[in-house]
Formats: sequence, C-alpha cells, structure tokens
Amino acid sequence: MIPPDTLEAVVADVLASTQVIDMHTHLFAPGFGSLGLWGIDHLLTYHYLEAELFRSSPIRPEQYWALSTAQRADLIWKTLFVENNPISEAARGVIAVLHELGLDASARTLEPYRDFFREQNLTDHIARVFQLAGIESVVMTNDPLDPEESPLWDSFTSDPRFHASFHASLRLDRLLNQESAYTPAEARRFLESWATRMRAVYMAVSLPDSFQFPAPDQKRDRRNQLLTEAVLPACRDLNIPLSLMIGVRRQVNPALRLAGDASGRADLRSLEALCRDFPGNRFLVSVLSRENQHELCVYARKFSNLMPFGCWWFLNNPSTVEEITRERLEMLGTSFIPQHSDARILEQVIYKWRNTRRTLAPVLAKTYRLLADDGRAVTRDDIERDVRRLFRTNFEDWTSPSPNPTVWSPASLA
Ligand code: RAT
Ligand code: ZN
Repeated sequence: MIPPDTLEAVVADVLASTQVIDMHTHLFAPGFGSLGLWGIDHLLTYHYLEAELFRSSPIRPEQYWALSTAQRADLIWKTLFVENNPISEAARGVIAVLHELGLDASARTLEPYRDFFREQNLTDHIARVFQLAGIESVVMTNDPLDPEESPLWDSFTSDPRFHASFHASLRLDRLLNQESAYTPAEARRFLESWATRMRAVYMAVSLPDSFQFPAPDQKRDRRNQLLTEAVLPACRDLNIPLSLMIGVRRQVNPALRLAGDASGRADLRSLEALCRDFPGNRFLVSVLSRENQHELCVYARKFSNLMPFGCWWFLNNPSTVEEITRERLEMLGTSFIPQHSDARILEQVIYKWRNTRRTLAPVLAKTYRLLADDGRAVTRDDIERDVRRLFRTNFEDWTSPSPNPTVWSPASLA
C-alpha cells in the first residue's frame, strides 16, 4: 500500500517514467528539411508568443512582418523576456526549454542560445529532446495538398529510419475547408492512396464553431458531401480513425496571420449525428471551446466510437487542463487521451509535456485519494496501468486495432 503522504510523488514518478505517444503535433521528421522547425529563433516566433508581443509592444503587425525571423525573435525576447517577466504559459515554456537544455535562461541577448543551437547535430538533438520530454514518438500533421510538403514524401518514404519516431496523419483542411476540384470519388481515391503512402495513423480536420452535420442543405454542402462520400469510407477501408478538431474561428484578425485565429462554442449535435450514423468509423475528437468540454464527455459516454483527446491550444494552460482532466476522469475513467502537445517547434515538447505531467500528478493523486477514502487503495502497478492507458494504449488501440479483435461473447466472461 502507498502511504497517503507519498501518493502524489509516486504518481509523479510513474508519469515521468511512462513514455508518451504525442498524438498531434506540427513537427516534421528530419527528412522534411526546412519544414521541421527548431532552435531559439523559431521558439520565440511561435504564434502564441507573437499574439502576446502585440499586447506589450507598440509595433504594428505590418511592421513586425517586415522584419527578418532573427529580428522578430530579438524583439520578442526584449519585450516579453527582458522588459517583462515571462509568466504567461507560452513564455514560461521557453524558459523551461532553455533550462532543461542546460542553458542560463536569463541572457540579455540571444547570441549564447544561437551559438548553442548552431552546434547541434539535428538527429542527436532530436533524440535528446525526445528523451527530455519523455516521449517515444510524435504524430506529424501532413497535408498532401501542401505544395511544399507533398514533393518531400518521395525521399521520406524511401527512408524508413524515422518512421518509428514520426508517424504521419493525413490532414484534410485544404481538401475540406478550401475549394478543391475533386469529386467525392476522386477525393476518396486520392485519400486512400496518400494515406497508404504516408502510412497515416489517422486522418484529421479542424472545423469551425459553425460546423453543422447534417447541414440544413446537406446535399449541396460540399464539405459534408466529401466527409460522407470520401473521408469516412476511406477511413473505414483503411481501418483508421478520423480526428475532428472542432471550434476554431480562423482569421478573426488576419493582420496577425497564424496568431489571428480564435475559438467559438460549437453545436455538438453534429458530433452526435456523426457518431450515431457512422458506427463503423472511429472518431478522435478535441473541442476548442471550454463550454463544449462537458458535452464532449457526455457524448463519449453515449458513443464508444468517440475518443476525446487533448486540451487544445487556448485550453492548454494549467488551470483549464486541470478542470478538463478532472471532469474527464470523473465521467470517463481512463477511457480518454488527456493531452497532445500541438508542438510546432521541436523543443516545445520539453515544456509542454513537463507542464502536462505537473498538472496531471495532483489531479490523479486526488482521484486515488478519493478511491482510498471510499475503500480501495491503489498500488503502483494500478497507477502504472492507468498512466499507460492515458499516455499510450488508448491511442495505440484506437489507431491500430488488433487484426483479429476478440469478439465479445458471454463465454468470454466464463
Ligand atoms: O495550436 C496551434 O498551433 C494552432 O495554430 C493550430 O495548428 C491547431 O493546433 C490545428 O492543428 O489546427
Ligand atoms: Zn494543431
């Protein structure tokens, strides 16, 4: 039995020693060259920090975009890290990364950091970053309609070295949210061939808060038509899930570019319709609005083909992660995926997973304390089983279900 006063330390230790599968990032394997972002200049010009820059500096967006990447990074460092204390989640993250990499996080200029990153060999650096972050592998976001990315697949597929650490996911935003000339039949063939080529572990799309399924004019709704006639059948054929990231309001302030998106509450009856009408599909779902979180848990209780995941983007702050994770544990036990990093710059996985573990430790410890109060104390093995499920196997089971699923029968209980 674990003494009550060491419970949180045991939970923290189990969290620290369980390797995560980071199921949604914007990172790229080294074979993708300059698409893969890393290093101090990219860490500082992360769009979460760009949004914060404009709140503390008089610079106007058009003046900022006229600067080089290094000049932008210098300005963000000066504004958010020297003239102000870096206390926001995104700013504190940069400090944690520098510290974990053994650097003094209080330099006045970026030169010492630039020197450090210049000396790194990328392959070794990736291995060190994954080890510091406690992650086994990451899932990339791969868009075959991205003219910069698609030609690079030729060399990547022939280089199997990185497949174990960088899985692919087939992103559908361009296909579904922007104009594309494909008929549903063509789109289905296109998706099946790309998903096979990429060995995609799932397909994914982000959807606005206004997403409606079925739409009032369902027959003329191009996105819904492509969903029902191309995406969902392709996912069924390939036996992979579809990830829906619902509630993003793109470009409410276009002057901020990538930092110009916001969030909105969605009508999750659309999700209800999808889960009910397509029982042969599995859905991974994240919702961006805090107000949608409880409903998402309710729907997960109704539909076993729905897997809630992550505390996405504006929700990835300790106070909100704590609230959402508590709610999920209370309503779903361990049948959800608590977090993904959404990292865009390699080293971010260090701080994002550090923060996730730090927030999860007291939440899980409290859950076990309540259980002990009610009559059942947990062992370290019990905790390990839960954390493995949350950090790994819920995702693994959802993306690569065993080829011969054990069909449930009353006899299997005997
Ligand atoms: O969190 C982010 O970086 C956003 O800009 C989005 O990329 C979001 O995560 C998405 O995948 O659409
Ligand atoms: Zn993302």
